[in-house]
Amino acid sequence: MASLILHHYPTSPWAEVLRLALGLKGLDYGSVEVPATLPKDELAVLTGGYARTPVLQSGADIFCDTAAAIDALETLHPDPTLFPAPLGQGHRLLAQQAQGPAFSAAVGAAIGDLPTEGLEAFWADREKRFGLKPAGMKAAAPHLAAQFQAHLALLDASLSDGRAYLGGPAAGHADLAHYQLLWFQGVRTGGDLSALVADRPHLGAWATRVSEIGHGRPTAISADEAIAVASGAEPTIRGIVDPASGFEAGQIVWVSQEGCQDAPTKGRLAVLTDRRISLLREHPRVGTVAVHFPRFGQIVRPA
Ligand SMILES: N[C@@H](CCC(=O)N[C@@H](CS)C(=O)NCC(=O)O)C(=O)O
Repeated sequence: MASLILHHYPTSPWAEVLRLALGLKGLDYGSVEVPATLPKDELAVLTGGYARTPVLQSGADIFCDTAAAIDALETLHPDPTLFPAPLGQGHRLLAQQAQGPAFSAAVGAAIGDLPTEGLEAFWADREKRFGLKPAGMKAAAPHLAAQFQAHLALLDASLSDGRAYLGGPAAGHADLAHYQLLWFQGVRTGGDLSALVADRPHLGAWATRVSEIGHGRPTAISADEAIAVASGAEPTIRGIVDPASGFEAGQIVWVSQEGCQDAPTKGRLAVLTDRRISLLREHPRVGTVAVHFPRFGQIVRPA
């Protein structure tokens, strides 16, 4: 069985980033479908509580957040790179701009005015975890949709010199991160994005190119099988606890995310730098796993 495993669900926009990254690198991977709402008990066996989507697993290493997962993919499978020249490492900052307000605008445009009938459990989950109230979303939807149109116009302008991808002639992390915002709009149109790209020819051609990267070679596996893979592997730790951080290696800490009420992940601190957090934690079903996060966007507290 492939030791790379993606935990995701089909309509998750950030999962689309990793599906495309796995496609760009032409990889085989196990694909575990997780629920779109809590509880996610089997995922928590691996992550210790992190419940956002996607999560990437390589043996007993669990990568939370696309930023950590993209780094892991690049380390494990460097060719072809997700950071192609000439933009190179600049893909990181450009990809980061698809988070925050741009993502909120894309979510508002895609699902801000969805009816609550039939989606009560979904909206209750998003309200409890992220403070997204359906009435508030509905009121903000026209503004968010306008912001999203403005974002699409910026993307179209960025591509208007005829470049194939945002960073130049080859696709990279930034393309995947911004493409998912557009791709997510397909949840309400059955995948038809024609109205959004009609007057934006550069954007439309770019979106087609990115979609053609594909998703690599997934094999559906169960959460139990993914847990068995972790249980049969040893975690990998790369890095140190920065002495200037005020924390010590081996200290028990909690890691949680800004703007999210999900259960924090508790573990022994193994890495803490400006780029990375790694915790070691035990669970009877997996033994020891390492849970890796990007530093940006995480809150670390002594337990
Ligand atoms: N910064 C995170 C954002 C992940 C995120 O917001 N994911 C959404 C779905 S695409 C989510 O967690 N929704 C709640 C859930 O899946 O339970 C990343 O880059 O992975």
